[in-house]
Amino acid sequence: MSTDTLDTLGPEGLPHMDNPSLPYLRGERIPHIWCPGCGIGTTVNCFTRALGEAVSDLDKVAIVSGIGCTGRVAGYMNLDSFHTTHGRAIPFAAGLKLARPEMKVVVYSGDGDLFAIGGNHFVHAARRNMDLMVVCVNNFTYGMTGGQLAPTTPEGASQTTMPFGNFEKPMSLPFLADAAGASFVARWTVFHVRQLTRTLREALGKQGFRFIEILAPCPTLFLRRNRLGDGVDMVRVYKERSKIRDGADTKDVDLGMDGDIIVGKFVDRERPTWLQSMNAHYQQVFGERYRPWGGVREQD
Ligand SMILES: Cc1ncc(C[n+]2csc(CCOP(=O)(O)OP(=O)(O)O)c2C)c(N)n1
Ligand code: SF4
Repeated sequence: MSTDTLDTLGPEGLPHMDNPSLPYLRGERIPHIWCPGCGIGTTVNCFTRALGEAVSDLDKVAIVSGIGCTGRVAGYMNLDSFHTTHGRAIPFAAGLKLARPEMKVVVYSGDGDLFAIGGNHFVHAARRNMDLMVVCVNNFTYGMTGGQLAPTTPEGASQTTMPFGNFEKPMSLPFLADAAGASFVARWTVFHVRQLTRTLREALGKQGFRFIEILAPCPTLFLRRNRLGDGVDMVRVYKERSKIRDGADTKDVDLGMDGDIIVGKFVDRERPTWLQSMNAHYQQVFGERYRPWGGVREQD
């Protein structure tokens, strides 16, 4: 399909300017790769709206993704964007942030990328309170590679590598982020588009390690294999099962195939970022001789 058949283009072949997401997307990269009913696009829609509300200079925002269906987000955003290797979005983003502290750096990736192969990086970036905003689209599976078991797959769910039902205990992502030291932790689903947009906007305006989990359907692999219907059916399930509990204890927000889905803003605390701690520490050690790092380089 060529881009001029898309509804994103108006009669003159120009984008419909009334679509508030368009200025934030790279029109030349459309059509995107996502399946019909996939939840990733809804998360991007919310993210573009949050960017529009929270950021005045898009040159000061960079987005970094790993590999996976969600990992394609960086390539579609009209920002400085980096599509890195599998599991390495966080260390790449940390390096970028430390080299250019004036930038807002957002990591956008899937649950497999961030918590399986990339799990150690997540834990240490949260522990250090690296100044990164990490958005995880959790569809409970490895979408891009065919529906293998992920660390988030609920008990009992069938996956290609666990065909008779998952007997492993899944990771609770907000609990892990909280325990590791993240300064901001929230969870929404793609049903909660307004709350999600608000949370993304709030997180864009904050400092420190901010983690937002978004539950989103993968109809092609997770839903079909588990006979859960299509994307719209899953959004209905999110609506019926979700309970908004701002400030909930993250040890109580586990997810299963049934039962409540606890959503909301769970953690919002002040901690010095890694860079602030480093500067404070070396100022104490070296006094006047230490020149704190944190601004734009002279050659810039
Ligand atoms: C080093 C390495 N190992 C494995 C892969 C294969 N691989 C690509 S994406 C992916 C999992 C993606 O799952 P997730 O992060 O949940 O993203 P989704 O596709 O579900 O959005 C895997 C295992 C890879 N690209 N590189
Ligand atoms: S395979 Fe799943 S996660 Fe990937 S684009 Fe399709 S529906 Fe979305």
